[in-house]
Amino acid sequence: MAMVFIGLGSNLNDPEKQLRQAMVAISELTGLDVITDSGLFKTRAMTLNDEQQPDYFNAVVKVETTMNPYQLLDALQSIENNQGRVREHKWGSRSLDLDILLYGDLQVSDERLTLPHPEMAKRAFVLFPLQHIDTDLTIPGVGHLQDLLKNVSAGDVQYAGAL
Ligand code: A4P
Ligand code: MG
Repeated sequence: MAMVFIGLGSNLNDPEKQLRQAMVAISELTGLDVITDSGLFKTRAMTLNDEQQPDYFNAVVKVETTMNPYQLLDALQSIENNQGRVREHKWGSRSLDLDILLYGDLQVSDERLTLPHPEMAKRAFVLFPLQHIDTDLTIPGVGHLQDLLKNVSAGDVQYAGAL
């Protein structure tokens, strides 16, 4: 059994509904139990080249799973595809993005998977939801959540209620 944190994000096609639907789909996966979730956060879009994008909704869910990381990635990508994922370009708007943030204390980097998620340490829309789940988290190879939170802007993230 591995303890895993999954990041959810959407800024197209009714983002709140996308996240709720994704939560249901995740909870229905075989070999996975949902432990808890962060609730919903409304977040300012982080973009490349100052591109204008609608706000995102983000959340993090903590699960326990017997799936290996690649099986889990396959399962999450099927959920993205089932929800008609539209992806314009790298860091572009999307109807649903599911990222594996942490898989236990595993550190890997290959062509399919990088763990911990390489960008998470810099992202307010990941770190604040994580804090709602576990204030005392350490990101393997990166540092303590509380230290990482000092370098991101709380103004980019607004708690928006239960998922
Ligand atoms: N991949 C590697 N490691 C992982 C991992 N830990 N979890 C690979 C999930 N996937 C991982 O992902 C491309 C490939 O990454 C996958 O096929 C998998 O093998 P993708 O999500 O299909 O590609 P993408 O949409 O181009 O993702 P990219 O550029 O990584 O986008 P991000 O980093 O997910 O960021 N602003 C706010 N406020 N909230 C957001 O949620 N999201 C993004 C997208 C930008 N700005 C945002 C938000
Ligand atoms: Mg992704």
